[in-house]
Amino acid sequence: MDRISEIYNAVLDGNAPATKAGVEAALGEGLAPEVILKQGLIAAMGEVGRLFEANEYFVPEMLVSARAMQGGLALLKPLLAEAGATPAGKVIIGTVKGDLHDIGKNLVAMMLEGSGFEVVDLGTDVSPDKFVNAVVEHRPHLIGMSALLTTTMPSMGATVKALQEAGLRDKVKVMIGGAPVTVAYSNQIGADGYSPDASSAVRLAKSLAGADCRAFPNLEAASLRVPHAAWAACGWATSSLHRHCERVGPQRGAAVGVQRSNLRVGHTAPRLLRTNRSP
Ligand code: B12
Repeated sequence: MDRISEIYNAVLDGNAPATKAGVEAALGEGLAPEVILKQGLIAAMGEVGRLFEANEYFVPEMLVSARAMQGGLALLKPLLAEAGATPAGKVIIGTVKGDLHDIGKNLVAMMLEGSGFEVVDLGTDVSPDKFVNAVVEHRPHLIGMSALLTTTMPSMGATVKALQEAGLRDKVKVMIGGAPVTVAYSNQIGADGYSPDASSAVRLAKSLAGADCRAFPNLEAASLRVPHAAWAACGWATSSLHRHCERVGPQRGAAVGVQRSNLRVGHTAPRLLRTNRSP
């Protein structure tokens, strides 16, 4: 069996020592950290998600696999950072104010990490202000909020409101979950999505992180290199830019696409793009 399959199987089996040993051996043999991550750890966690949805794995199996994956990931993280590997997106996650339940939230965080997201875990009892401050500090693509008590669910709505009041709502997508939470509640409070378990949370996160730029898949990544402040100075929120791309469609969007290369140079990009704004 090759080294990558060994790592893949160790994660599937929830075997943390074997995962760690496999990753160490693979690094020793000169395999690239990104290959080990994508073909070994992430691929295995994808399969864990599939098995969970097929009712072949349950929460305990998913937890041990996620822990095994985290052990391997800890070895790769510093090397990935050195190599400048691009994460699938950045997520801030936390259990809302007044709520100390964190098993489900941790599982979601681990599955997100296992599928390539950079995760900032704020822990439990996270107030709306703390979420807002974390958005300012970390500039994530997504916020994930967890609530297990009906009495703490309103804090999710309060956080969405606090983001609006801080002028940050259009800069970050919001996904929510936890046993008492429903899609109707997500709609009611103006969140962007709800997911009932950790594996569908990964799918939701992927779609939310990329949804803004379906027409131009690279634009989101490119635009994120330009500070939000630069877009704002030119009258653009990055999300309005993306909405604009979708609205103008492929033809006019092609012009935007040409200018995409300018995005890297920073402040000039928003001005250039603004000239393309549809009436
Ligand atoms: C374990 C547990 C505890 C532990 C928590 C330990 C910990 N570190 O988390 C302890 C003992 C501390 C605890 C305390 C309390 N608990 Co409690 N607890 C539970 C229990 C049994 C299991 C919860 C759990 O971990 N489930 C397993 C995980 C994997 O599932 P999950 O959390 O639902 O997460 C999944 C999804 O919901 C989703 N998800 C979760 N978060 C997120 C986030 C995002 C962004 C997304 C997309 C998805 C997502 O994905 C997860 C993975 O698949 C539940 C009963 C139950 N069956 O839910 C009661 C339960 C939640 N507790 C309850 C209560 C009442 C309390 C207490 C108030 C009891 C008391 N009187 O002190 C306190 C409250 C403490 C506080 N302030 O938070 C009630 C809540 C009732 C209600 N309607 O509000 C429940 C339902 C029990 C009951 N039937 O009465 N509890």
